[in-house]
Amino acid sequence: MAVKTLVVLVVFMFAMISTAMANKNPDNWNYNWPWYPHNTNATQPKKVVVGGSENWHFGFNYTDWALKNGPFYIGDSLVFKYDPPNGTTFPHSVYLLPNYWSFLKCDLRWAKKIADVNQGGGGGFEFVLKRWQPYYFACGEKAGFHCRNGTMKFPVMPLIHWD
Ligand SMILES: [Cu+2]
Repeated sequence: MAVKTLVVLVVFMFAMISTAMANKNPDNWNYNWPWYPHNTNATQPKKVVVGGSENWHFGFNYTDWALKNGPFYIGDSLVFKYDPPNGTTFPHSVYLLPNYWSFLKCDLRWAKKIADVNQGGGGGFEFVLKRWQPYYFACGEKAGFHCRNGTMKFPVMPLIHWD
């Protein structure tokens, strides 16, 4: 009786393990286990153009835009579109500010440039929100003037998908 149960159990486990081994893609092998909660309508990462049809320019309220167009999730990407320097429009860029204080003040001293004035052309500059952390985006042109006076800044705190 007990032996029979044990045999059934071992056979069952062997079946499970071989199923898992047969599909051992290191990224998703556990999805093949029968008790793994399958989500058939898992949300795909979004690609969002910053500012929508306004793109990335002086004088648009991006903080307001981010609030209305969020929330964003880890894996989503933001696309910054702006013309390369051409003599008729202001050149722009994209910086990441290190904290909320530098964001408030548009203080670029410890900022990290992630896209220069030429990278917003064509399909735009794409930035993936990879981590669960606040991101503070700003235009770095004219020593912070675009950020301070042109409201070219916004915060994003990507959320985690629990599915
Ligand atoms: Cu700018």
